[in-house]
Amino acid sequence: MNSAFISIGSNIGERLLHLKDAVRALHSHNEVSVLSMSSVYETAPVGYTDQADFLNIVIEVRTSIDAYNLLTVCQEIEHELGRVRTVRWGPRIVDLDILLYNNDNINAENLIVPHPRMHERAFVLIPLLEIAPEIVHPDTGRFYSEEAAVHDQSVLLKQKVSGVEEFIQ
Ligand code: A4P
Ligand code: MG
Repeated sequence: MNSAFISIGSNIGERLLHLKDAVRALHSHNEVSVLSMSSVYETAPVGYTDQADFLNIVIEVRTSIDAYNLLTVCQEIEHELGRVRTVRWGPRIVDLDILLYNNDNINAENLIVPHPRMHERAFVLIPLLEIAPEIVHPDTGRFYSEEAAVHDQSVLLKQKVSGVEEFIQ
């Protein structure tokens, strides 16, 4: 069995519903189960800033499929939930990014793990460290730190979540 962390974000329409749909879709996949999830955070857009605020979460999954197939599953869910790609870093119904996969380092054309921008993003680090405070970078062995995130990125606790099952009901 493999362990992975996935970041999920939405900033169009019923944002909370989209997060729930994405978690439910992953959890109901035969070869994936969602072990834990962070609270829901409301976050200011990073990168392309002229867009609405996001809701972001991080989840931990256990899976029998490899990282490439997990990416395919994530992209299929984005597709099912109606995501249309327009602007890079732009608005999206739902975006699923693989942050970490076991302790692997992957540098393929379509998949880079650890996610290359995760260490500088408060909207990733704050929820990740909520559920995995001991997590370390697979190369350096160093702890991820919220301090590394840019401090002018607004990340506000929106909703506490008491469990995966309750969240997707
Ligand atoms: N790809 C490579 N590595 C990965 C990975 N580890 N996980 C490739 C997922 N995908 C990965 O992604 C583009 C390509 O990245 C994919 O084809 C995949 O093969 P995309 O989802 O099509 O496009 P994108 O999401 O616009 O680009 P990207 O580079 O994933 O953007 P980011 O860096 O994820 O940024 N601000 C807030 N507050 N909250 C957010 O959630 N998200 C973004 C997206 C920007 N600003 C944000 C948020
Ligand atoms: Mg993405």
